[in-house]
Amino acid sequence: MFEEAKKAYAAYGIDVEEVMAKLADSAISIHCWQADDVIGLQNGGSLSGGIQTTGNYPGKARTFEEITQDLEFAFSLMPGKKRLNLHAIYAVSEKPVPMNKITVKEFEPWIEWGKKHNVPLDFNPTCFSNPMVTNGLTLSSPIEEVREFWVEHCKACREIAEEFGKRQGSPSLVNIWICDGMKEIPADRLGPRQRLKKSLDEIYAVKYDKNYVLDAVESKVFGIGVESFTVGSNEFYQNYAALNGVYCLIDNGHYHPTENVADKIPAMLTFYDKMALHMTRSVRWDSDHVTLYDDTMREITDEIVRCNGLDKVIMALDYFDASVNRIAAYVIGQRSVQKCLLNSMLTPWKKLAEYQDKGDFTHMMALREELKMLPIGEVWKEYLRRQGMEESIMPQIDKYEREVLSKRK
Ligand code: RNT
Ligand code: ZN
Repeated sequence: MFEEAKKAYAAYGIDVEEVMAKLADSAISIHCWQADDVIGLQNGGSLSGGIQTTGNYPGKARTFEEITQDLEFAFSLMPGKKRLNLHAIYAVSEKPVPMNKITVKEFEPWIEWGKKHNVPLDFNPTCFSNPMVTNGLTLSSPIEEVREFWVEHCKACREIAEEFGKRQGSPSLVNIWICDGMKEIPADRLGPRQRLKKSLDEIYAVKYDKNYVLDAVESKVFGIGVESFTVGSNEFYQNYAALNGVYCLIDNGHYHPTENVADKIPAMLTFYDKMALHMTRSVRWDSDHVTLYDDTMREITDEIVRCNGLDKVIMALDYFDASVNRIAAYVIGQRSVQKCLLNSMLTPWKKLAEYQDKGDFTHMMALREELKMLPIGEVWKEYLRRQGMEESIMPQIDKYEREVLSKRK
């Protein structure tokens, strides 16, 4: 059946072998925070402000050992190249370390882990879930001591990432997302933004070699509890990034529900040599549901592939569902993105674009519909086979739940 599928795609000028090799080589950065509902190792087991998870499925990881055990098992079911995306609150230390004082020392266990599993690390300052988040603000705070604390934190994170980059031979993406905003209608929107700009200027005053550190800023439209105002909005960060040589990270949960986030990719790539993505599924709002093989994600990967963007778009997952088995969430979400990429790579974009440029929208529409009935499932199964994996994942995950997760009480 695979051989037949190969022929079916060849008839459209698609080389399935080439596609499978490319897919296996497209790295996806896996977020460590699905393992434990964004709790981390520094906050005594609870989330406190700025971000939220829902659900209380049993068995979440509570220690470095449990998180890495879960990641290793989840990674064994995920095809293709993987990176690991860490948050600063995953610092490993006996006693909590103030977030403005973290150093590479607290991340040595992660560096070791990454080396052992051949998984490069990306990094994120944790500007939430901390008593220093004051009146809902961090880098945009009017309280100088608070603002400085978070500037120091972000600087420390970039320093740590530089070490990651040097040791792993691949740049570490440092993405800044802050929770800053207001529930009540603000009386001043300019002041917080000017302070955020000042903070970013201070953070990025230190220049790093792009072979070690890539910097990105992540915007948002609103969040629960900050419905009226988000300091780090899309316009704010796009302008900041363009003028200051940092990259934008686009999280597809962070826009109005009718906005087409896929469309932002070619717009950004017209001006930037790179950009980053947080891939998620937003149900009505930034709900961080597990990604699926759905229209929204397929449109996003379509844009990545047809913009020739596999080397330009840094792909990272960002969802945290605490209402389902967390390992299944990891694997289903990562596989769904791989499937979307596969679908996009199996599409003859050149032919479709030729029709578009000729103004022949009839043929463009007809060909698109024809392609939908091609045997992508056979290619996917063969791809998994070559990765030493199979389509069904739940028997192994159920076993892991029985033997490992259910014992975590
Ligand atoms: C929150 C942002 C942010 C976080 C992670 C944990 O809305 O999407 O990226 O999800 O940093
Ligand atoms: Zn995000």
